Amino acid sequence: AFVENLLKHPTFLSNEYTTKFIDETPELFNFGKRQDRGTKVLTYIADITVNGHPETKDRPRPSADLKVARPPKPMGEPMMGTRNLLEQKGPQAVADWMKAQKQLLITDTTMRDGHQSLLATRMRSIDMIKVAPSYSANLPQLFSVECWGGATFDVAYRFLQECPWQRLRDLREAMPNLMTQMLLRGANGVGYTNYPDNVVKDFVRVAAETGIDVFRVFDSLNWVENMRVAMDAVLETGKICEGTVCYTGDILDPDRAKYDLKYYVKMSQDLRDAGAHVLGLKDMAGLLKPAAARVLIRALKEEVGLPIHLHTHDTAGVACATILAASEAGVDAVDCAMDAFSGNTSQATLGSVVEALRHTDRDTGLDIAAIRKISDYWESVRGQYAAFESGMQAPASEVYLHEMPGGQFTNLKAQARSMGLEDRWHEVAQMYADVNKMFGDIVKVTPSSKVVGDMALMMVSQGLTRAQVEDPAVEVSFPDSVIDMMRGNLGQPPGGFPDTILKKVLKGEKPNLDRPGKHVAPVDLEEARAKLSKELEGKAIDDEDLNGYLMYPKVFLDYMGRHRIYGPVRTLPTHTFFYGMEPGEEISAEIDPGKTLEIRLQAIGDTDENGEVRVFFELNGQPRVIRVPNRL
Ligand code: BTN
Ligand code: 3PY
Ligand code: ZN
Repeated sequence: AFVENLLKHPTFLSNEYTTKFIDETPELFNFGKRQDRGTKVLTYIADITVNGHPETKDRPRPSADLKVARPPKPMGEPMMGTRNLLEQKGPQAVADWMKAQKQLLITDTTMRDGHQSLLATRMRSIDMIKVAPSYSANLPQLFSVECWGGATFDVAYRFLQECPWQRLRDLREAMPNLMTQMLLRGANGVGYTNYPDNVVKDFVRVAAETGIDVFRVFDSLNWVENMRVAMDAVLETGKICEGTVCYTGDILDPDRAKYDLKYYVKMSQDLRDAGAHVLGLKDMAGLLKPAAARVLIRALKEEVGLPIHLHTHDTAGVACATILAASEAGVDAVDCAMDAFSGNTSQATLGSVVEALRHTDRDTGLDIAAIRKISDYWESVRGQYAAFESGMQAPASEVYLHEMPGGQFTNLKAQARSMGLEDRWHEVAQMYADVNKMFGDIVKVTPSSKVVGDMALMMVSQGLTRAQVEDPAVEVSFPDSVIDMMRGNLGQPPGGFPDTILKKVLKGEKPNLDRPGKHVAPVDLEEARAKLSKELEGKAIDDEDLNGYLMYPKVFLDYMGRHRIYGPVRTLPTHTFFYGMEPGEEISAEIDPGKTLEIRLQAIGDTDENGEVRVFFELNGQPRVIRVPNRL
């Protein structure tokens, strides 16, 4: 079987085996009978126990006396929530209700942006699903729960070995009265590149069917033209279309006239005219200062007419002040993260915003005791992910210099570290700002933020200045992502890219100034389904798998390849998933409703002459021996 093939393979014996090796060595999959799921899960545990998880190696470990994460008890049957209103009366009714409400409505972002911004998006589904019934029963006044989209989609397949669609289905079922919310990057879907129109449309259709109620749609260059396909697709589903403006610069700063109040009002009106039910105001870096929020929200309320949903980050430490200012100016809904997942590059602290507004006319109506208990749960969950903490100790005003989005900040820092530029972080931050100016002062949010980051790292590592890069006489080899963006493949920023950089990057090639999707042929979905099925030995391909594949072909296939070996590891406790088991330890994993594996690790054998270790388990009381290579 697979393990036999693997063990005999020369790469194995040379100690170079990694996940990549499995992914890149298709002949390993040439085996007949498949193993049962219990054996697969044991194989995973045995491997991690012996060799460690590649992602947690050499990283801080969870504290030994970490409390077990226990979700608070759901109190009684869930009350009616926003989801019931959406189901009964439709999206316009929800928008009308938002405007008529006095209370400040709150979205909890813990299950999406919270961990995306603090833990490199590594939170596993099981940790979310366990607490979802408590949200449903104990916090029915929430506006929505942001729990999907953004970076969570590919990270689920790529690093967590789980299906993002399954996560959504499970959460939807566990919170039937609450609206689920996702972040959609417009024509870039949940990826980093423009997809064909029909791929974007089908993705939205399936996301709505599987369980998304609120689609926050943005474009990484704030180009409304490039948002229409996604917005129309959302409108067709009968779900809520939150057409979103990304906030950059500072409307009160006369030197940043490009993104002034007029700019935001105009874009918001365009989004309204494009059919948005709700106006999203996405301050992905946390640049919206309280005084600016007051002015901006007031103007948007007056001149757009849509309910407004504000998203901001606490990177500089003033997110709560901004939210309170926005609240006074009449914002309808805001994003917060549960206390234990708030602050720094994440959102403002949910419990603190609730308390700050108590006994005011914008009292949120949320139960602070319920919030504290849920946050206690999240605190224990967060402890399990110590390996993914960024080490950021304090908020910093430096964000007003570099303007990096919360989700990118820690990522870029890690990238800089891996390139040996850790000590030169402040240079990277300054360079990021310089590159932004060189590109004409653009909105920086996935994927445009990645392009700016790639360029900044390249320049710092090669010792290039902006003047040199712009100098026609200096030879510069640009990152692919920069060339792609200058070609127009992410669309156009307001006013276009500056001629100097366009000429230098494209060397005379003409950029495409149309909407990128205009020139991309549609994908034949049934042909893609057939091709995928063939790649997976005739497996029936449902719409979810097809859409995972269309967004990320290689990531999806690698995931499926590992799934054949390791089975449903999504149900393992997080500690087991990242660290394996200790002799004498027992765990259980519910691999299907009602089908639970009781797993006990008995002993770990010595490494034999073939470099293999036998790991002794009891599976539901039956002894099982699993052989895995010792790669240490
Ligand atoms: C990953 O792709 O990095 C995470 C998925 C699971 C990785 C498993 S752990 C055991 C085996 N050894 C590896 O290097 N990768 C797989
Ligand atoms: C994403 O696109 O993932 C973001 O969070 C942008 O802020
Ligand atoms: Zn965000």
